[in-house]
Amino acid sequence: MKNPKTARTIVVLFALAAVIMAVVSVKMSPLDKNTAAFSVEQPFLRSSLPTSTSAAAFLVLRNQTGHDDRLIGARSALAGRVELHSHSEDANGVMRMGEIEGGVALADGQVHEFSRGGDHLMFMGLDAPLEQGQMVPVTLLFERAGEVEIVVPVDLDR
Ligand SMILES: [Cu+2]
Repeated sequence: MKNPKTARTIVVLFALAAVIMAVVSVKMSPLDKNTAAFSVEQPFLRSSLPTSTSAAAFLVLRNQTGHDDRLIGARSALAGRVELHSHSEDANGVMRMGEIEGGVALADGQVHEFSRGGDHLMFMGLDAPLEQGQMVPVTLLFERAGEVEIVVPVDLDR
């Protein structure tokens, strides 16, 4: 390089390119945003009767955030309240459901299944009956990741 000014310009351009590439790679990383790092599989929401004011959501939740976390709650504009419920058998062999104390621990890489007859997200105080195929936005609340928005379709046939 004979011209020191040109050399300096080239160095600046290379530095700029490095910065841009770093920003782009961070943006493209799935770990960049917490919402992209929890995977939700096979979600559906159902109520037992069209007139029900409550419903239950089922899904498979996978923690791919790179950090241990804990699901501590959920909410939906559709329901007055959403609780994390589990099913368990009492001393008399009767199945009862109740709120999961302390939330659902989800270590990094761990999968938690919310399925019929087991854990579920309980929607209470529905404003209106659910419609087949309706897409329901739900906010999951995690201890570490904070709020994660998901969409759960209504499937009354499952
Ligand atoms: Cu329940």
